[in-house]
Amino acid sequence: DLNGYVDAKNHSLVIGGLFPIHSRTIPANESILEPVSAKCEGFNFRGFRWMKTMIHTIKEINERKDILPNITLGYQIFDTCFTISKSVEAALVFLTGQEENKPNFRNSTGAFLAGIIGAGGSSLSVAASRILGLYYLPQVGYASTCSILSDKYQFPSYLRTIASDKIQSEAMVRLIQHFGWVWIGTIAADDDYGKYGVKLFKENMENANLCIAFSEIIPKVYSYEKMQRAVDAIKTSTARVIVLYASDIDLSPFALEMVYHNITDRTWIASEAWITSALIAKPEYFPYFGGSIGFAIPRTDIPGLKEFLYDVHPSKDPNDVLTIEFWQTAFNCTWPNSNVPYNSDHRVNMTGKEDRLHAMSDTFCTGEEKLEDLKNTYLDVSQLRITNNVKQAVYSMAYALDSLSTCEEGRGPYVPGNTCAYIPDFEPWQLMYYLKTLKFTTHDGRRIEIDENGDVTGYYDILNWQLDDNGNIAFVKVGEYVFTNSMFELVITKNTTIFWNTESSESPHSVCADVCPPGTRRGIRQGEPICCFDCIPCADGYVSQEPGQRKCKQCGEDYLTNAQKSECVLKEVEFLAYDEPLGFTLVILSIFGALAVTAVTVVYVVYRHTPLVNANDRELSFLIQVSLIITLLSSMFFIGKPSDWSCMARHVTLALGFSLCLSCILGKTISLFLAYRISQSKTRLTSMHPVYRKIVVLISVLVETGVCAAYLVLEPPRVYKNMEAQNTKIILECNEGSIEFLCSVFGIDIFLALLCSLTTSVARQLPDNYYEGKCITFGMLVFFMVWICFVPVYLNTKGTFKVAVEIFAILASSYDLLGCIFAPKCFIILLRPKRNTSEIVGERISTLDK
Ligand code: TCR
Repeated sequence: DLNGYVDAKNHSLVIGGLFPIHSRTIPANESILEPVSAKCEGFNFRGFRWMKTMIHTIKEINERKDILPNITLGYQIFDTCFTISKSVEAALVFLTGQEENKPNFRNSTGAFLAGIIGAGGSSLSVAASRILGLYYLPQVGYASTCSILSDKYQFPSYLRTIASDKIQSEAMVRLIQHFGWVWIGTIAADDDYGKYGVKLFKENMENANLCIAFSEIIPKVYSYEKMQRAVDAIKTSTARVIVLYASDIDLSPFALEMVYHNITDRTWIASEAWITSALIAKPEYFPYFGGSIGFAIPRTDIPGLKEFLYDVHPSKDPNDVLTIEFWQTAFNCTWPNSNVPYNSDHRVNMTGKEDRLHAMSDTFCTGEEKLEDLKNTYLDVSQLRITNNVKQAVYSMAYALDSLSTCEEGRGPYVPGNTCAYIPDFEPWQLMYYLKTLKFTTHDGRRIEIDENGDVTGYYDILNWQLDDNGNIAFVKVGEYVFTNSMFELVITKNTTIFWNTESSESPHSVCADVCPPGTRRGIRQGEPICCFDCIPCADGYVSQEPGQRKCKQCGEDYLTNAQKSECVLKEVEFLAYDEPLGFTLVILSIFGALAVTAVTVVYVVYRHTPLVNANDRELSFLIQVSLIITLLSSMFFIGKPSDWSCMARHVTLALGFSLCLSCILGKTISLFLAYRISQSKTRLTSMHPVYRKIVVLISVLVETGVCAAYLVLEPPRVYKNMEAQNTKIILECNEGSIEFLCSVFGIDIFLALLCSLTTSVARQLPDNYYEGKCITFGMLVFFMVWICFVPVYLNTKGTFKVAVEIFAILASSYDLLGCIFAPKCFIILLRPKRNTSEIVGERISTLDK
């Protein structure tokens, strides 16, 4: 009970064809126990066109003189009704050559079956190919895209003129990535096409780190529960983008369901099988499926096909039941005197009730109906896509036969002996040989090259459903998926507007959780896909700068985080700067001090011949003045941004300055001390020679210099970023390098200061007129007090004040020495010149300077 067309008489060679001219079989009546071939229903205009195209192509080939010149091809075509059982049945008929379902290998019609075109859907091709493959009967598919058909171990004689879904599934993921969606639902038809397509799609999604929100199946035979599951999944999920992998025939009940449940605001990613299907692309579905975006085989024009399609009329052949049914369905009338049922429909509708439409139309067809008035998929040649594949499938077969027929004996492909095969008497595998390596150019100039898996490369147009001015659905090409430079490239055309079926008319936002803002990181939700996550704020000291980070980065030591945790900010660097009031004051003070010392020096130079200046070693006085300038100015090294260089300079100059100063004072005090002893003992002691005083100075300065040099070479002080003192700031300080060295450097100074104090405290009773001994004693006392106070204060201050305290101490002690040693003398020299006479300076000069 197979419907179809045969034109095999008078032809030596026949090509078989399998086309879905109906959409489904009528469920068998339960009362019938004997197995019978099921009847079909749901006339499929598209399948009818495909079939007509095959016939048209065979005609074309027969007319051509360049392919198979001496051979005319016939055809034998069966309706698969888009079901596996019918396809298998047809495959068996092909093999037996009789309408008996027992394999008996080709013959009957008298003609020789070369191979078979088709089976539309993948499941049908798989089923048919499993049988045909046993005999290596060549089969060229035009619409079956399932990836398993590439497996030549399972399907040794299957080839196709359509690309495998492997490519389409990759393309879908690329499209999803292009639009930045991450959370995608999938709906698959309950067949090899849907299931394998979605499987590959999921694998690619996983590799791209994208997530599947749900995966549901559309049942082939209506089932309320199964359909409801799919609908619920779509309704409850937050995924706004859904991949729909199904043939249009399987999809139409689902489309009705979407209308029934009023599910809008979803963006469908269409598989090639329904993107341009007239069954789905109806204006009334636009609110639900508008904005769908998907892949389609590039369309072409087939010259002469339109005329051929129009050349159809039931009156031509009263036995042509398919044409009669076509006419009845297309014009909604009943052909008189035919028992072809009119438009029967046993489908179950969404409400779950069976909805049987047996009714014949009341009106009879007159035969005068005009095809030109008809808007019908069958006659629509504007979207020739699969149709072209049918044509190319027929051509592949013809080209292979042509190569086979032009074989030269002795140069043939078959071993041993390089023999040839001859039409019509060849074995199917001999034709397979030619099909497997087939390459040819199509009528529209494209290359078809069948690879070792029997596949061709895929090229896709990316189409978007928009509404045109007449309120019809237009498939607007918005991009392509093309194979260039040995890889696939997804190109979305610039400047094309894509229609999005969303409230905002913007590209939908399909995520499980929104991208985490800067300052937070993605936190895994246990047991959920990676696209679903919580945003967890970064911990202290950590930031995430870009949105969607997986981890927070730790800021460097010198950095703080801002309040939002989105940025590392440099910690404020603190040091005593010149332009700060405090720093500025200290600079002024030290410069003023240095100027004051210079003034004293000027006075000393001007009055260098007066007894007072000459008394008690003029040179030492000058040296003291120099050293005071050094110590006063050394405080400058403490101000400003510390560097390694200024850190080394500051303590060393200070220590050297003080050691020079103190050793000079020591030189003086030793002289006083000796003078005192002389005056006490009355014995003749020679006072110290001036050279010895200088030697004392030289030795102490040399010792100090040595220690300082060792300090600088071995463990010099360096800049140190103090982060502990304050969390938000870096205090730039100098570390000591080696505490031992620092102590010894200043230890020498302290030792000198102690010596000075000791010697003067003894000598202060020495009578003189300008109290030098007393002044120095007082000065040393203050000096000690300053530095003793310094220690606890210094230890208790923090930050920049530490340095300030140190500078204060330096300035105070320097001013102290300046004041105590030179102020009284200057006072006498300048204001009491009368006292600056040798009589008054008196005999001490004689005692000291002899
Ligand atoms: N591959 C599908 C069937 C199919 C189809 C179509 C059916 C494709 N394209 C267009 C009708 C119209 C692609 C399969 O099952 O492999």
